[in-house]
Amino acid sequence: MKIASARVIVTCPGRNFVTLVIETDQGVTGIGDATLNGRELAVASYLTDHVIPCLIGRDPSQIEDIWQYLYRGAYWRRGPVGMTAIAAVDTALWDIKGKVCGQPLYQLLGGKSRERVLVYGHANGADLHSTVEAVGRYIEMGYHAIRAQSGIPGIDKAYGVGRGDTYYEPADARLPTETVWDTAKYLDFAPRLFDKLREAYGFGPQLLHDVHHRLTPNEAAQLGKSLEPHRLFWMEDATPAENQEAFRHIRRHTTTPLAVGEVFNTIWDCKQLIEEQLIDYIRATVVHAGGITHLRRIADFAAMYQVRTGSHGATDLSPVCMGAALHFDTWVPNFGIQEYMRHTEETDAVFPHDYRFEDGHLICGESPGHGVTIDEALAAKYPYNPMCLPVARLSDGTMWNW
Ligand code: KDG
Ligand code: MG
Repeated sequence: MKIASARVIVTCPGRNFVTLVIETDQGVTGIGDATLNGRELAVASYLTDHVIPCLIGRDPSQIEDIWQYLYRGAYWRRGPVGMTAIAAVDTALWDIKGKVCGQPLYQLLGGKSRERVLVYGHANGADLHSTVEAVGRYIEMGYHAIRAQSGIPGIDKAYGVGRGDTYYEPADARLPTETVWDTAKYLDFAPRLFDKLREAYGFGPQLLHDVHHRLTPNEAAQLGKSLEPHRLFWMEDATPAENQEAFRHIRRHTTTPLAVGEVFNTIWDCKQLIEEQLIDYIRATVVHAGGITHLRRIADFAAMYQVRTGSHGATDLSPVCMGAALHFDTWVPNFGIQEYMRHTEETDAVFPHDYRFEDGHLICGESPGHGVTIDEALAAKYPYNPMCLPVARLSDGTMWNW
């Protein structure tokens, strides 16, 4: 069997998605997510101009060799654009292998380690009261694990606060929206939010929180300490992690579990964090960390240090990524949790899939491959709509981390 053709589809059923479709000379089709929020066309071009010409004529069953060829062969290693493109190829090839073998992807990885995958949803509100209510709605929907983000008094446009009740979309304007960050106000407010949440709902639901790279290591240590009584499932991205050593200080001062890695692309981005056991959960995901082939390598390495997986799953990762991630999660022995923000009905219609939500868990389907397809005619009705992620500044104008 040979790869006969490949093409990139960019569509915007409410938000932008980039999808790679690979076809074999025997009529088997596989698809992979290639969405990099706010930088979609860079990956589309990387695939169309540089990767697809190298794929034509190759044997699609040689997933590992093609991965190595694209990674080593580019000379320019790592980075979000290249690794997202490689992930798209890898996911599409696993999809093809599943279809050729007539097996769901999790079977090719080694079979089920669990029947269903624990997911966490996103509850958010404009203020403390509405966030407490939003968490209650997620509990009513059956979620056992809920991420809580709230508007903060004195901060305009806090991270994670949506326009609707069940989702938020940060990429909201043609040019980046400017937001102003105030660490002191946040550090004062965050423990009060979790006081109220534990008071309202007890310790039954697992609660998570995303700091979204806003703190210094010492501030992160302070926050982790102040949240210890609330027993969070995790505190995410407390400080930027380019400097992995920075987490030593946080770790020394708090037992609040730490999660990092949604912006990571390779095992090298998290090697020290994992081998020094500076984190509890690694958030690297199929679409941004080189596909199933590379994510498996990261997860196996993490397992040696009792670090568990907690893959990124915001709405900017398409249902194709979610489908592949759920097969991965169903297999991976050191599974922790999977993020799950529901996609809109328009998105679900463009990407028909066989995974389903039940009692706070997602269950992957049994169809061969990863179980997600694309309705190309429908996708063509939603043209690309360029949107940027916001930026953050301190009140004196200094650029900060969004
Ligand atoms: O594109 C950026 C989003 O995926 C990110 O802001 C979401 O931090 C995020 C999360 O934890 O889902
Ligand atoms: Mg995050």
